[in-house]
Amino acid sequence: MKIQQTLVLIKPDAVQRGLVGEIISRFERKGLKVVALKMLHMDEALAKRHYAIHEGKSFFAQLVAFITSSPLVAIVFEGAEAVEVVRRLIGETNPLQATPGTIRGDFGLDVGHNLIHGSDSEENASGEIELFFSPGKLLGYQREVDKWITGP
Ligand code: DAT
Ligand code: MG
Repeated sequence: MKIQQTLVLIKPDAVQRGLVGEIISRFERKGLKVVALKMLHMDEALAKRHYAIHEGKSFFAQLVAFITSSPLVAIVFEGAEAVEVVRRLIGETNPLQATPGTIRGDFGLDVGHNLIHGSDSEENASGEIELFFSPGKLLGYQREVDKWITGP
């Protein structure tokens, strides 16, 4: 078991639909800890850096247009195996295939409006976190309840 940090973006569609609280709540209830959080309107330059791996794909322009279309919420979550745990709570990329009980499985119908981003590896998580938060903005702190979630 490894304590990790991972980047979550609550995308413009989820903000517009009033799902910010619902989504944060799912990660909190799981036991993950918020260590950084802000709302921002991504510009094209940041969107292209964040999604650089998808440059050249057929959906890239549509993806950049969508993610820059309206404000989103960026969060760093910390906890045991946080990268994989967050991806499992999010569900498959295409909400039509996402298992009910996951965020995309419960709230989405369209791959281009799939509500949320989660880093897909520890290496990508650290790069993505740096894009959104300077190191001093990550707040390490202990919670009394952590020992009841991950042990001493
Ligand atoms: P994920 O967000 O599950 O990590 P990804 O990294 O493969 O998925 O793709 C990034 C985003 O791009 C995804 O959340 C939605 C969009 N996307 C992916 N495949 C797509 C497709 N076939 N058509 C339209 N948008 C797509
Ligand atoms: Mg991805």
